[in-house]
Order: sequence, then structure tokens, then C-alpha cells
Amino acid sequence: MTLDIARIRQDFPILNREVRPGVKVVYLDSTATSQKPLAVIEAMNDFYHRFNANIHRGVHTLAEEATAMYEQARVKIAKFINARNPHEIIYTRNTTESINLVAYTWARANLKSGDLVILTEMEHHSNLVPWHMLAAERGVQLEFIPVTENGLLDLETYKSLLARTPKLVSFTHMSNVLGTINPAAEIIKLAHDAGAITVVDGAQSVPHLKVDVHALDADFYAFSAHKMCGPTGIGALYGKSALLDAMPPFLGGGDMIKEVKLRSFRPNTVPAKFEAGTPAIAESVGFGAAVDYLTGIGMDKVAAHEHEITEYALERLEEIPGVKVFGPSADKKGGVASFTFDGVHPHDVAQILDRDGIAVRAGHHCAQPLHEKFGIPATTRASFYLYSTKDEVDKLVEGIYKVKKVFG
Ligand code: 7TS
Repeated sequence: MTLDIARIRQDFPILNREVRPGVKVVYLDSTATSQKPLAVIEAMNDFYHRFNANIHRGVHTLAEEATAMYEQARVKIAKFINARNPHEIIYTRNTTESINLVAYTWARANLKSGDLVILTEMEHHSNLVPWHMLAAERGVQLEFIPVTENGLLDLETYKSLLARTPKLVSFTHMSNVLGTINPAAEIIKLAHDAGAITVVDGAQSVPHLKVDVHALDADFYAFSAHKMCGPTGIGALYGKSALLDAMPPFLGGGDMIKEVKLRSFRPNTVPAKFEAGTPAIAESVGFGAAVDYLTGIGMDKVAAHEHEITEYALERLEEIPGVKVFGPSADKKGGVASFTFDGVHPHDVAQILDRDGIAVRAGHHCAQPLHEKFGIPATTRASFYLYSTKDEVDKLVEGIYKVKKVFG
């Protein structure tokens, strides 16, 4: 069942990079963006070499082939998350745009002053700020499912918030700071029982877990290609057909219309209705290749490997005096280890680790309210993916001991 990591690492040319002479990169920042396998790089290269044309508007061969590739990738992405129909997949730029699309269309068409939206305290800013903006504009109320000391959602408080009949519950499937994997099916079921629509931020879950939007019964599900071996500049919003059909369009322009008059327009059908203008065509091909790559390996194996690395990393990090790792135990989280180190600022930790080529992120990781909740301004974060190794975890641990030496 285990992955052949040496073989997988050969698929990712950047992992052989020396950041300085003799210093090989130790990439522990996949939560920010994953590295890309050759299969993805070559698929996009091949698109530009042989197929490049704009889509949906030409009758010439190149345009027809490019359109077919763009739509084939949509079919692959739909299958990857078990959407029933490819038309339930809207291409966006990223998770951020996917959530904003829901906030600007479904929410502005359906929410009015005083309506309740439930979020959680562990959200990335991209699942907070769009709702802050809506609250300021519309007067919708925001409430938050609290995060417990050990980094889990307090579902008892959630249940009491549901008694106030929210219209929308929007939450992250997996935290980019704590790594917590939230019980999405249960949260969605409870929301539906209370009559609410659900939005799931899947930026961290789709790359790392087997996600089945149909089994989850999610209404909307947002994710980014760049965190799952694909290119930057493209992401997806899954939405149930009935909801997407009823929603007003998002951006106006070419492709999203059926007919335009001087003073009016008729919108196109889904998904074109939400894809105004020339989209990220080569990126869609790369997105499809990334899905093929992950499918070929098997998401169960990806998740099992990350679990093994995370368990090992938590064990090793927690044995370092002065290190405090945030979030639940390995059985409840994905491949993320955010920590503080007594007396040393996370930026200093990251900078000293970088001397040995170790790439980690330091800061609030776009989850400022969560850090505030734990009473800290920032953490250092190491994160893992299918190509991460125990040897890299050992290098991280050695690096932290060097930080200790530097700072006495
Ligand atoms: N939601 C979660 C849970 C995320 O981790 C991120 C990105 C986003 C949304 C936004 O994704 P984007 O593709 O639209 O930018 N998280 C991170 C991170 O943890 N470090 O850099 C980006």
C-alpha cells in the first residue's frame, strides 16, 4: 500500500534543485503551493506547442481541439471529486475566487439584512473577508463556530447556533494552520436539517484526501489547482446544478451570454454563465493532468503517506524543548505542523532554516483570527505532501536545534 517515494520524487524536477551550491531544497511549504510533476509541466508545454487557440469561438481545428481539451479537463475534475455532472464544475482563478463567486451571486441574491451566516474561527481570510464585505453591505449577521484548545471545532456551540436558523454555513474542510480535518459530512447534515446552504473551503482537503462532494452532500465546494500538483491561476467551484442554474451571473462579458442587445443581455447556461472572458486554457489542461497524476497514484495512498509523515513529524517536533505544535493529534489532522519556539520569532526560525535549504512558512498564514485565539501573532509552519520524506523531517528537526544554538 505504501508509495514508492524515491520514484515519486523523480517526477518533481524542482526537488533536485540546489538553492545554493551544495544545499538541496527541502520543500516543506506545500500548504502554500505544491510542487508540480513533469506530467503537468509537459501537458501545458505541449498545449502551447501544438494546440494553442482561444476556445468556444472558433470553427478552426485548433480552436476545436483547445475547446475539447478545456472541457475534457472539466470532466476529469468532476470525476475526481465525484460530482454528478461536469457542468457542476465552474472554472475560477482559485479558492478565493470560488468563495467570492458564491458571495457575489448566490448570497447577494438570497441573503438580506439580519440573515445569519455561520463561519468558524479557523477560516483562511478568503472565507472570512468576502462575508465581512457582505455583512457591511447587507447587514447579514456573522457567527463563528469556536475552536477548542486542542484545535477542533466545538460542535455543541455549532448546534446551538443552528437553532437561530442560519441561511448559510461556510467552513474549511481542513485547516491550513492546525491541519484539523473537520467532520464535513456531519456539519453539512446539521446545516441542512436547520435549512441552511453550505459552502466548503476545500483548498487543503482536495489535494490531500479523497473528497466525494456527492457523499458529503455539499452545496458548494471550492478548491485551487496549484495546491494539488496543478498550475497557479486556475481553481474550481463545485455547485449543485439546481443552485448554479438559479444564480445570477458573476462577471459580465464574452462567453457568459446567450444574446446581447444594446441595452440588455440574456445569460448563458451553466457553466459558461460563470466563465466570462478568455479563461486559463493551458492551465485547465495542466489541472486535468494534475488530476490524472493524483488519480494514478491514488488519493488513499497519498493520504496514508502524509499521515505517516505527519505522525513522525509531530513525534520528533514535540521532543524538542521549547517547541509547541498547534492543532490536534495526527489521527485528526492532515500534513501540517505549525509551531512556536520559545523566545524565537517564527520569521527568525524560518530564516535560519532557509540557510540549510529548508523551506517553511512563517507568519499568520492568512488566518489572523485563529492566531489571535491562541494568543500568538505568528507560527512557523512545516507542511507535507506525497513527495515528503522522514529524512526531510529529520533535517527540519536538526535545523531547529541549530536555531536553538544561534539564539542561545
Ligand atoms: N482556504 C484555505 C484553507 C487555504 O489554505 C488557502 C490558501 C485558501 C483558502 C486560498 O487559496 P488560494 O488558492 O485562493 O490562494 N492557503 C495558503 C497558505 O496556507 N499559505 O499560502 C496560501
